[in-house]
This record gives sequence, C-alpha cells and structure tokens, in this order.
Amino acid sequence: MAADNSLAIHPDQYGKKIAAEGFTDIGSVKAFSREGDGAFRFACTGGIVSVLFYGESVVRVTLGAAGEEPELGRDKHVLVARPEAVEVRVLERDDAVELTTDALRVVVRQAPMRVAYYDAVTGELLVGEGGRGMMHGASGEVASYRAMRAEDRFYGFGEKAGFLDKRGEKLSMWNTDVYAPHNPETNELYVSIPFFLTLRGSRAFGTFLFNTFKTAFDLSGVDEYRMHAEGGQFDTFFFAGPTAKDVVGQYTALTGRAPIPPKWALGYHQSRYSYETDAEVRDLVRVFKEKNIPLDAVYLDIHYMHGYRVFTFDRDRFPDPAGLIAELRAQGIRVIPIVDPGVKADPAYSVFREGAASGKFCGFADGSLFYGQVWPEKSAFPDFTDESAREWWGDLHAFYADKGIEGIWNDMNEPSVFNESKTMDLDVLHRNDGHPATHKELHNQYGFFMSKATYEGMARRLAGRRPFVLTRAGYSGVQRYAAVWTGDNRSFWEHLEMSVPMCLNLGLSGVPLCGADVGGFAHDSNGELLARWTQAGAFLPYFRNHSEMKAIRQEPWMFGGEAEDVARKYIQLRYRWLPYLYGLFAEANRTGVPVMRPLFLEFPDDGAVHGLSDQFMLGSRVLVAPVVRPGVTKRLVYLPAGEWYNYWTDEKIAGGTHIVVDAPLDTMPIFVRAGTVLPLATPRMNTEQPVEALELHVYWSANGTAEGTVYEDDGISFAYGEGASYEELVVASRGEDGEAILRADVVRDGYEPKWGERRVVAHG
Ligand code: MIG
Repeated sequence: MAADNSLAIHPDQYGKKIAAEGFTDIGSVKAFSREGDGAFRFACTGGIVSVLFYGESVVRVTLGAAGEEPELGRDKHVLVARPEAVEVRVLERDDAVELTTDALRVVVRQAPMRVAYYDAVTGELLVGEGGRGMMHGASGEVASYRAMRAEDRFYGFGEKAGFLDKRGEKLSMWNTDVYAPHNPETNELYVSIPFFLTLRGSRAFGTFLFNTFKTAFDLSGVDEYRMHAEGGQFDTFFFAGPTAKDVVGQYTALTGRAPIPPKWALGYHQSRYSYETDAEVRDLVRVFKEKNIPLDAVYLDIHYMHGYRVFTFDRDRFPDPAGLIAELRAQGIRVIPIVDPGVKADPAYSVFREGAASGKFCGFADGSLFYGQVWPEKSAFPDFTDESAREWWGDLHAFYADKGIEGIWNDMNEPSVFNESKTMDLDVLHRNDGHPATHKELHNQYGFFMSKATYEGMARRLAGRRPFVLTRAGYSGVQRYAAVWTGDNRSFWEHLEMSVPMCLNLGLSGVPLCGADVGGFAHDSNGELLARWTQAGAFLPYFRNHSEMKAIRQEPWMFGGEAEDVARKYIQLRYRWLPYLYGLFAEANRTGVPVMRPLFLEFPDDGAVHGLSDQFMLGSRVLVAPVVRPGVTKRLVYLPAGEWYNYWTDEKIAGGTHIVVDAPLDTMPIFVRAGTVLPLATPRMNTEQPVEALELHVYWSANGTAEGTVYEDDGISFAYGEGASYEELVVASRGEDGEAILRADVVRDGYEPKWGERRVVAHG
C-alpha cells in the first residue's frame, strides 16, 4: 500500500535515477515512398511511419512498430472526417524529406528519424522532436518526446482538475469514477480526451493522440514533453491553427461537433440523489412554482428503479410514471431518469435474460460473461463497442421515450465497478464491430459508446425531436451524443473555482455542453456557496443543481433569505439570457468554437489573459467574473483592451487594465463589450412558455455603432439541419439626435421566430 504519511517521500530513493525506460527508438529512415492512398510511407529501422494529410492544416502521423503497418483504416467511430485530396509538395533533401501544403510543412529527418512541424507561410518551426523521437517498448507501449519552448502553454486535455494552463502537470487518461478527491493532482477523472492545444504567444497549434489505451502526457519538464500510450499505435494528428479558434475548429471537424441541444436542456435543471417518490417530485415542482423559480427538468436518480434494474420503475414509489411525466410536461417540465450500464444478473429480469441469450454482454475469450458488483449487485455490462448491442440497448429506451421522456442521464459508464481495480477486467474481450479488442484497449471508449447507443436509440424513438443525453464518462467525439458533467465534486469553494477552468478545457476539447453540479454534490453546501455557485452556474453551458443523499438539501430555497433571492435572480437571469446563449450553441454546432471560452480565444494577443482561470467569455461579447471565495464582496477583474459596460450599472469602463469591482452577494460581475447588440428575452418560467418579447440591448462602441447576432429555430427538432433556422446580424448606429437606428441583415430565414415583439434597449 502507498504510504500516506511522511514515509511517502522515501528519502532513500530521492534523487535516484529512474531506471532506463527500455524503449526502442524509431531509428533511421531506410525507404521513403508515396502510397496510392495519398499517405507517405517511411520505413525505418524501428518501425513504419505513415504521414497522411487530412487537409492543408491537418496531418496524421502514425507509427506501426515492430513490423506492423500503420493502421489508418478504422475511424473507431471517433473520426468523422476523411483525408482530403490536398496538394503536397515533396522535397527530398539529403538528410530529410519535406512535405508541404499551403499551410503546413512536415519535415522528416532521416537519421535518426525525427518529425517536425512548420508553419509553411512564415517558415516558423512549430514543434519538433529532439534528442528523442517516437519509440516503442517491449510490452507494447508507445511514446514520443517533443521539444517545448519556455513560452509554450498547454490547454485542453478534456476533463481535468486544476487550473487552465496544464504546463508543469503530469496528466493521464483513464476513465475513472472518483468520488473523492477532485484535487489538482487527481488527473484521471471520468472523461478521456487526449487532445491539447499549444499556445505560443498568439500562435496556436494542436495535437490529438488518437489512441484509446491509457495515455499520459508529461508536461512537467523544462524543454521537452512526453506523450505515452500503454498499447496500440502511436497515432497523432497535428492541427496547424494558426489561431486557437482554428485549432478547435480543425479538431472538431475531425471528431465531430455537438448538435444544437434541445432548448429545454439549456434551462435550469434540478437533481438530487434521489427524489425518491412521485409525491416528492410533485412537491418539488410545486415549490418551484410557488417560489417563482423557473425550472425545465427534474432528474430521477437510482431510487426510481425496481431494485436498481434499468428500464423499470419501482411500482410503489412511481405507480404511474407516464401519468406523472405527462402531468409535469403539461407544466413545461421534463423528467430525466438515470440509466447505468450495469444490468442486474437476475434471470427473472427480461433485460438480463434477453441480453444474455443474444450475446449482448461483455465477456471473456472463453465465452463466459464478465460480472461486476454495482448498485444492482451482481451485474452484466452491455458490450457497447458492438453495433448489435448498441442497437439493442438503444431500442430498450422505447421504455422511457414512450412514457414521454426525452432526456437520459448516463452514469457509472467508465465503467465503474465496485472492486479493487474500480472497473472491468482488462482482459475482457470486446466484440468491437468485428475487430475484437481487450478492455485494456477500449476502456476509455466505453462511456462514449454507451452515449452513442443511448443518443441514437432515443433519436430513433423520438420521431424527429432532439434527445438530450448527459454522460459522466466519454472519449473524443462524445460531444456528438452527450453533454458532460464533471462528476462527484464537493460543496467546496475550491470546487466552484475549479469548475470554471474544467469546463473551459472541456470546451476547448470539443465539448461545448458541460457543467458541474451546482452547489456541490458531496459535503454540505451553505447559503453563500449555493448563491455564488448558482450565479456562476447560470452562465456555464449546462446548468444543474445536484447533491447526494448524505449532504444537506440544496434546492435554491433551502437556505432561505438572501441566498434564496440570489438563486432565484440568477436562475431567472439564465432564462433572460437564453437567446444569446442559444445562438452560441448554434455557432458551436457550425464552427466547433465553444460557448464558454477562455479569454485567450478572443484576445490572443493579450499575454495577460493566457493563464486566467477565474474569468471567462460567454461567446465573444460577454465577460463573466464569478466570485469563488467566501466573504468576498469585491473582486479583481481584468478587462482586455477596448471599452466595456458593467452589465449591472451600465458604467462604461476602459479595458486593458485590472479593475476592482463591487460584488456583493447578489452581484456576479458581468461585462459587455462595447459595440454589442445583446439579444435577451423577457422572463419566463420554463422554455416551453412563449417569449413575450425579444429585447435587443445596445451597448454602443465609442463611435456609436454596435452589432450582434440573433439566432433562432424551433428548439426541439432537427429541422435546423435542413435549413429551418433564422439568423440575423443586427447592426445599430446612432442617429443625429442620439436615437438608435437598427438594421437587421437576415442571414438565414428558414424559420420564423415566435417572439411576441421586439424591444430595443439602448445603454449609455
Ligand atoms: O454514487 O446514482 O456521479 O451524480 O447521484 C455513485 C447515484 C452513483 C454517481 C454520480 C452521481 C449520482 C450517483 N452516482
């Protein structure tokens, strides 16, 4: 057992050299050729490397070690883009081969074989391998080292604890159920996205280690970093940028972009482990109404089931689920049940019987099933890596969809198992669509495949309505199917603080719809913390309050007084801001650029923002600075160059500087960039209610202009994908008498917005 006292430091071992790694270097290039499929092939003494361009700015470099050919054929359901025919100029020098597109130059040095990436326009070296390059180990690991410069910063890496910039950290990717702790050094959480973005000044480029085994990134060195995978091929994509937005766009073009969520998924959601009976749920909804607090969804955690059997309702606790759901739905509120992967190994239970009889569960090479202990005790686990199991599981969701359910919450899908290893045995052999592979290889994809099965099954049943899936575990590409919440945080101020950089990095990693349990899941919340957390949560992409059984209740009114007023105010504000927020999801769907953005995405030239973890941009026009410490009534905010309006006071402030701003408990500092037309809605109690009026808030620039985008669609169907959406660019100018003159340039008119009327509100 690892010592958890001072002995852990092992003074006797300190300073000892780490044993030689036992890796074989890629060696030297022996032959170079261009293949029929457009790939360039480098046969080296230590392996075969393929270089394949996916476009001018995206290249894939794949090492097949120990005699294997590079494996380029399988997309693993992660890649949605194919290589594009792009003109590559080939220059064979004595010591290297240069492959150049209009944007990117890959230089492959021959002896030893080392790969370097250059900006083809400026000639600048972006990143290269140095003394050490790609290598493979005797037991199947693969790794590579790359040089890094003093000024390089690193972002992305999916769901990671800690602050925004990951330089100096050692990160590892292995989907893990971590009830506690979520500390800066807890680097294995529920989601694995081995993608990152390097920022050097305002120049950005990206890397995706397309490997589903456990992967690791060591950024703790001084001038080189290491990427490592426990098996498989060393398969990487390089994204040339040049801006950070370009990199995210290139990565999401490759792994897919999130669909626009149903609008109700962006409302306020209330959860608890658990609302245990239908009476409790009704009561909850009643209090929301009485208290005039908007609400779009209520979650049913594991107690709704009969003995934790998925696809059942407990008959005593929920005698008439369809009736309850219809009743709530008539009030504009939806119900989202939890669905875990573990299926109770009970031969009298039809889901287990069917699955077992038709080979849908995970098992071993000898044909026996894998069983693990989870809430239903001994359980079998669907083999989501296989199409037939995904279809079967997806179809089972008719059980929910036919009762009026449109959203599913997938938990425990790392998968989490109550045993020593916390998960499935690594030698489980997944069917994997005809390419059998071990759990060791596919572990990180299990939650991804479960989300895919759930989303697609619900979509089949919902007849054109958008499903909403919330998942705890995932892998690159999960954004196409699900929202991600950051799992079991605690009612700690530190976790409120951390939720911002965590979600920023998830957004950069392709997942725009993410959030943390508002109020904190475990531990006891309190009025001040809940008030501050609800403020921040209202401006995070996904907004759900959730807490566990042992914790004090934390519905918005639980602490009464000012805390309740603040929670109400910000939940109401969320609904006011939905037109702007929804437009950002439409933008994310088109471009991959996240809804919630680190400041460097918008102000790349301003070095002062590159490390900022405690304030963020909502889209390109709004800056949010949550308060994340108790007893604080003022906060320091950095405003980038330009003019800003304090959203609360309309005070105009010159940026390019730090300011101290008032932030009493009912005020979370929000700033709007001068020159903005911000679309807000009149208040409502849920997204089903009509919007009385669309308000166009004009925040003048110094020269008396402003603009903004208004986006709308039906909020519920997929018709937006076939052109049924509305978008306009609103351009405001100030007339001679100071009046506002607004012009709307309609960009898309495939949908007619249902706003009652429009109002213009001029600020300043
Ligand atoms: O305790 O379903 O992260 O949100 O409430 C482990 C019960 C199982 C973990 C989830 C949490 C959920 C809880 N689940």
